[in-house]
Amino acid sequence: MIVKGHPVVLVKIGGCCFSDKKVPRSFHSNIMRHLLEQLGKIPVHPVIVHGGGSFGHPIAKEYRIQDGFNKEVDDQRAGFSFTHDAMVDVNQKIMRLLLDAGIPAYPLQSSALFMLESGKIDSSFLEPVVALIERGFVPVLHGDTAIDLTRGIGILSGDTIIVELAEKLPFEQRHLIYLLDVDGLFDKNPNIHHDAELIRSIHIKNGEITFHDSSGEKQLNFSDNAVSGTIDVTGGIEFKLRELSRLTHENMEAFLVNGCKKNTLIDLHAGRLKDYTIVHINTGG
Ligand code: IP8
Repeated sequence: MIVKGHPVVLVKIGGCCFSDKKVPRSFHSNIMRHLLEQLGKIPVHPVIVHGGGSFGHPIAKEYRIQDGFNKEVDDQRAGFSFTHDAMVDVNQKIMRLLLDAGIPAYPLQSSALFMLESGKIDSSFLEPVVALIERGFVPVLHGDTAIDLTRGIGILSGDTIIVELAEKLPFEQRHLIYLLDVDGLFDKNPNIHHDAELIRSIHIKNGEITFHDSSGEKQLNFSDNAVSGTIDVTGGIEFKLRELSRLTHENMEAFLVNGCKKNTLIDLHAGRLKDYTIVHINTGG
């Protein structure tokens, strides 16, 4: 149940949790219903950001929105609007399930809250997000199209939005949860390598991303981690961690968990989730 005063937790729902990336506009309503019902049962005040999945990404890719205006792309302005429209479509599906789960969710279109400069956030208008939280609502944002001051247009990933919220919202929010379709970050791509091992703990400090194994502290190497042939115009776990490495607050924690498995959020909250990756951000003096 959402009660005013519960700790604010930033939750990123990856597109892989709600759609099959190979099937345009596919929506896994059963997985999502279970996930969102759990969110309504744990004593936190979530702020939700969801990704594009097979709604926003294929259209953004087709019209090459990510790199800005391009005269070689036919009907690019229409493509910009189609991409946004696909995101509104999936947002409405997620909103319906949130309301069905009894969560006082309220959608905010990211394209109206953020402006970009060369693909990065230039300005953000977070007052509506803060006001909703203060009034006991659960704001729901999403990856979106956005105006870019230099390129004309662009794509704003939910992974960038969630870090902007973690950095700028005036709350004691120390926790971020990333809902994925795998148990966390692996040392190799688990979809290709059966011997891939889950990296259980990562540290981010001064922009450096490291982890420990039996041979000591290591820099994270992403070369083998990317899933090839992806439809995404934004970028996977590496991008999530790179965005997290921009955080300046101390002692933050991000949890990379499998949102497609049963009871993940309830088990995480109860401290009995076995397999996940925890990211310690700017911990220690
Ligand atoms: O899936 C991308 O959001 P993401 C949104 O969070 C669009 O990176 C419009 C492709």
